[in-house]
Amino acid sequence: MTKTPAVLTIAGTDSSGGAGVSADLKTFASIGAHGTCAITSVTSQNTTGVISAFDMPPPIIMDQIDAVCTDMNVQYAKTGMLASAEIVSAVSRYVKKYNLVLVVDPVMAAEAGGELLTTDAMSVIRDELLPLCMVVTPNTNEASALSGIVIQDRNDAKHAAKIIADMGAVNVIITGGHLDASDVVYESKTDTFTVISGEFIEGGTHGSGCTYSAALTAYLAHGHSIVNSARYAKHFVEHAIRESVPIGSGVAPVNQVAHIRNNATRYEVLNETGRAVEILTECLSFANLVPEVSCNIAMAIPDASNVWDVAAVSGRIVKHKGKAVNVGCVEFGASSHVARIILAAMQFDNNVRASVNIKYSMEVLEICKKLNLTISSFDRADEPEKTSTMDWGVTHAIKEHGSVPDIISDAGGIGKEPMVRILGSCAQDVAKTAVKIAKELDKL
Ligand code: PXL
Repeated sequence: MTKTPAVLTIAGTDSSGGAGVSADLKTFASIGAHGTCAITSVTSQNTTGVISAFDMPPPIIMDQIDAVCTDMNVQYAKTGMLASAEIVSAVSRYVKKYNLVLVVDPVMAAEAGGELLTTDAMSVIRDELLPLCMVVTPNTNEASALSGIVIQDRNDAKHAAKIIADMGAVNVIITGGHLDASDVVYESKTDTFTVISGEFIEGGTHGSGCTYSAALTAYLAHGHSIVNSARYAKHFVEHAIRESVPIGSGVAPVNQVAHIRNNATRYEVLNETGRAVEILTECLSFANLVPEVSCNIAMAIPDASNVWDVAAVSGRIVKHKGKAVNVGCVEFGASSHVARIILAAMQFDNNVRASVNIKYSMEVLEICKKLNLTISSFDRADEPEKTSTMDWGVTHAIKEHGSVPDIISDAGGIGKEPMVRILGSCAQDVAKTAVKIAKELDKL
């Protein structure tokens, strides 16, 4: 098994970029497979529906499969939109020719509405393609059309799965987005059912079927079992729906690359915060700015929604033998305090993603003014009951100022140390500001 298997999608294009070949290629790429394609139809569509479809002549589809399979070692392939009986027959012959391990997504309609195959194509899928496939992944509507069973509950789905397996598919996965969000996996060789439970996810679903079957193909190509591939593919598509972007006026396209973007930004934020910690701890005078309750520096990923989206120092930065020392490591969820400051500020300005808390003094505030930093403050005495001080205080200070200031201070309260917080767009920027203040303080 190569690390990056080449996989093939035999499917139609979707001009809106949400479904079909573009969904498949994005999914393959984000699961670490090299995606190749044979285009079967060119659809003109957007998030509100299909306007027209132009079917490729079967010889052109066969040429594309030849081109890919004579050059690359492609073992796994999937089919999507196969609009006509002629196309299904041609594809079936070429699946045999190259002995492809096949996932069939028996696409009937676009998520936004619009038929994508003729009725006789469906019967050729049943008669010629299913006997060649390793897995078929109908949703409940497609499974009903293939099996003739009206699917209203899980037992109906199991019944339909057995009928579809009798048509020749070795494994059948009925995806349950239209039922109770769980998927039914039927492995005919061992006559076993596995139910993979899921939850209804808020979000756009344009391209979800293509994305599911492409993910399944990629996981199989990586050597995972049917059931594990089905689990991972379900998880993948749930995440892609959750992160769908409301582009267009109709059914929003799922976001196949959300998880790699998310991991990439997390990595960048960890690095950025790590470098900021070095800036602070390498500055000898910064020790004078470490508060009694110690210091933390934090940075959030874009669109952060909770403390697990914010990286900080797990054991904080403390003053030890006259030096600022980092006693933990930078990780997500390490600070609820500074994280809350950032999350509250991000409600007003998404670009303010970092903060550090430093020791409060009149001298520090004077220096901030001298450095032309914008300042706002809150008074703990004004805090209403049953609020989180950071949420309330930061929100209050921002509203007073009219925008997110560079500095938010409070003069403390009973048992509460006064504090100065520096806010900014990235951890290194706020660390550099803190170092500037520390150096100015040294001069006094
Ligand atoms: O998700 C089914 C599908 C398959 N193929 C193409 C599509 C769609 C849905 O929109 O456009 C080309």
